[in-house]
Amino acid sequence: MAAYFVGNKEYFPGIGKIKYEGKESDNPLAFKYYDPEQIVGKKKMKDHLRFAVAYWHSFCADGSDPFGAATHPHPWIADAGNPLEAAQHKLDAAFEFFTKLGAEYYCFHDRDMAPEGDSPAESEKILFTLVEKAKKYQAETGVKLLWGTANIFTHPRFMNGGATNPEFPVLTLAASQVKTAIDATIALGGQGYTFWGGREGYMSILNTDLKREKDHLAKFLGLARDYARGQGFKGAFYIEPKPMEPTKHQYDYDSETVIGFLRNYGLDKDFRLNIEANHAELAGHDFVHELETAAAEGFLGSVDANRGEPRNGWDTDQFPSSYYETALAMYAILKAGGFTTGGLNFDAKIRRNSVESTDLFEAHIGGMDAFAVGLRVAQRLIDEGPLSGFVKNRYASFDTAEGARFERGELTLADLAKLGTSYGKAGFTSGKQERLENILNQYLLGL
Ligand code: XUL
Ligand code: CO
Repeated sequence: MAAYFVGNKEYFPGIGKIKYEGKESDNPLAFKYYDPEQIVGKKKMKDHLRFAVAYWHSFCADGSDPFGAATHPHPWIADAGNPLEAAQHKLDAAFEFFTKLGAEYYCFHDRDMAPEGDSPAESEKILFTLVEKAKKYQAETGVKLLWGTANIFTHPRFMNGGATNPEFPVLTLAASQVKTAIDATIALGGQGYTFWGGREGYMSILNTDLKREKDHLAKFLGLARDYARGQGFKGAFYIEPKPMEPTKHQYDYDSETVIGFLRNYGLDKDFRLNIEANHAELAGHDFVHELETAAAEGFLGSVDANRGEPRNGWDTDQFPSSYYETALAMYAILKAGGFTTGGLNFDAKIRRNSVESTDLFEAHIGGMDAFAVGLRVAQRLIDEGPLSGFVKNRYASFDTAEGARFERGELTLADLAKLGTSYGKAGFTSGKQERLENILNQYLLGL
């Protein structure tokens, strides 16, 4: 993938293609651990990790927060005469960034790429002007679309939700946006299409019929799936669980809730989960718990790679940096067979006071290195099996004799009760948590 910039302008001057220099390097603009071509297990690192850049955080978010104005000067907006030109420059900057960084994928919302027009038809026309250009850049650079999505949470009309809005006309406007975003995703060869239920939830039970809203959401998702399949979309549909923020109670609370919802409404064949680390934390779970829960039921699809701030309970969307978390995450992902259509999308933003153009690169470099370390640790854990061997042995009494008969469904409760009287003292076996934590630490340090 050649370093590439388009249009007349280079938006990240002075920064070349980011290279792997190894762990001794002190170059902040080099990978220390992510060596894309290096084989880990049976695949290249880049094919395990399938890194994607999030269009919204990297090229749209401007550092503003509820207390202060923008701090990130986006030159691709500053040098444009109107919103369409700004969107075109933003696309130029985005592809320059993807290729310099060496990320093979990106993800976007319709409104990240193109401004909204005065009508759905005009919005569609504007989006497709950009989509055509993105298609050309993808062909020239080899960068691919991991997934697309529709933003049905920012515009004021969606303040009461999109698919779960109490007003039918708003639902139809959400549908028009989703239909167009699906068309755009298909046009760009997207490998997935994501639904994050931004405002699909409620603030007060006093004004909400939650059963009806969930029925509408399920119906909406089914119709979106039918439309996309009818247009030839072969990729995966993802639901991205999140328990709260912006609404108080979001219907897609966590992995377990979403799996139950999908099964309840017969959507479990086509929909998988896009697990986000920060959302797991908001739900009171470890990131790895959400991954393992999805994987256990065959629902693990893709990952929004970021981290939260455990002590404040917001969706801070920081770049991943904990090797402990990335190792456990990659261990869960590898055990589940690795990604197929999914990947690691950096749904993460640099801090408000990270105002230099190198900061965006350094943030991604750190995140990619963190997952490269996690991958290498996870592969060794799989190859050498110190944890899996212990876990397997822990359940050994279900592998043979009456334990195996119980698993096969051959024993009644009365049978179990009778057996219970014959075993005498049982259950006083150490879980060895501390030993296993020590082993994990040894692996993290590569000793
Ligand atoms: C919001 C969030 C979204 C989704 C895509 O918390 O994670 O950016 O990933 O809509
Ligand atoms: Co996300």
